[in-house]
Amino acid sequence: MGTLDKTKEIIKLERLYGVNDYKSIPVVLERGDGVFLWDIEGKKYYDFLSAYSAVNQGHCHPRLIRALKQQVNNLTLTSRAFHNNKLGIYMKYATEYFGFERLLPSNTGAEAVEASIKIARKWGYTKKNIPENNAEIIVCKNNFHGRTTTIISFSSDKASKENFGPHTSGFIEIPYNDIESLKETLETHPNVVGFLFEPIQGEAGVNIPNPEFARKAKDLCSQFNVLLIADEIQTGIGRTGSLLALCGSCNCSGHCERQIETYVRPDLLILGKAISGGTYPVSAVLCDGHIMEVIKPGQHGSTFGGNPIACSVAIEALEVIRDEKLTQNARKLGIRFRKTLQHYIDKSKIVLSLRGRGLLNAATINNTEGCDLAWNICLKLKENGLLAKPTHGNIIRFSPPLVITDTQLDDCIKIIISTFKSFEP
Ligand code: IF1
Repeated sequence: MGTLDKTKEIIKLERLYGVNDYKSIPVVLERGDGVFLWDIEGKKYYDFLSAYSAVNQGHCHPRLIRALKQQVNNLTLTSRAFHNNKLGIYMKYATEYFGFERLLPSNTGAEAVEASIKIARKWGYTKKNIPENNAEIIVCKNNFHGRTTTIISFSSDKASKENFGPHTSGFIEIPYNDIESLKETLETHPNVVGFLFEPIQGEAGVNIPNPEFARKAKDLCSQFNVLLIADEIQTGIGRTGSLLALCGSCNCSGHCERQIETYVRPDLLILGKAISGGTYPVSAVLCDGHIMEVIKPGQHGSTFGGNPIACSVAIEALEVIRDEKLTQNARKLGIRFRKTLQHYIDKSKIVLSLRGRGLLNAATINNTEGCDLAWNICLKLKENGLLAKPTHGNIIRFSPPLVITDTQLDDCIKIIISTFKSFEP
């Protein structure tokens, strides 16, 4: 069988035996290394999605693979019924790394978001005396926080939400980046326990709020005794050119020390994806002791949460971010990416805009949602050796691993511009 047929055959297997929940780019990948991916036909690609910002450290980073192999040969899982020799060390390491007192270990991002909702509600009932079953959490329009039935209950996306009811109550939607709306909602809803938001909305198309949005949101949350809950699952771990998107434009020298004057410290920080460098499902909720203490034995948990593999890989993944100065690289190359592309976009008829922070960028294509231009551009990018995928029909996200070099980025910019040009009228 020819390799092209093999590609079609493997894709067909997914269609015949799987669930049709993705419109994937028609490529079958079998190997990754750094910024590169290879398909089963041996074709090499630049990865410009990084598994939705999970592979910040690059595919199959040797240090992460070594950590994974070492641990998997010793002990994979004990459950929390017993202690393991890695969890406490990881909890200490990660809380110090991000500047919080406590860490709740979990596996997927959605699981961590769900845990933060439970913590905020429990905190509201036990510390703020909110009447039982009346806790409310403010969320933003066009949010993306995962796909569990509670999380999609407050999604604005019809496809994610429709026909999955009955939906979980206790969520109030406000427009993103709208401080006045947040203020009015807090003034009129005494049972609010938390404000859950993405410092930059990734799935919505890399929506960047006003510079003072997070700071003002934090001040309002303090004023109304409400928890500021930051979902940095996609924006965290160096992706936006600072350790956390909430760090703002820090100018770290070594490890990205948060610049106190620009850092908006949330009450709950939710991490996932790149906390393991995309090698293993790891997520976490970080907060201080006076909040985490509301959870007592038997009130939360999971089979795999805090397993020794997750802990070993996460420590190494965070070390790599620091040792290889990947946050700084993301900031430097993100500026270069946007500056260079903007020269082309200023003259383009098909690309309307480019926005981003660090190496989380998105181009808006001049086609109404639903039309195939952005999709066809991504198919052409694939032919030209670069993998990206559109979101919401007309937005193409560009988010390579943070290990990308200047030369590789310049090569990718050339591929992207030449591909865009091939669609210009
Ligand atoms: C899919 C989107 C991105 C996330 C934020 C929580 C989660 C995610 C900010 C949940 C996950 C993934 C999920 C994946 C595609 C991708 C995605 F397009 F869905 F929205 F990145 F933008 N908070 N995002 O971005 O984490 O449970 O997946 O580990 O569901 O299609 P998870």
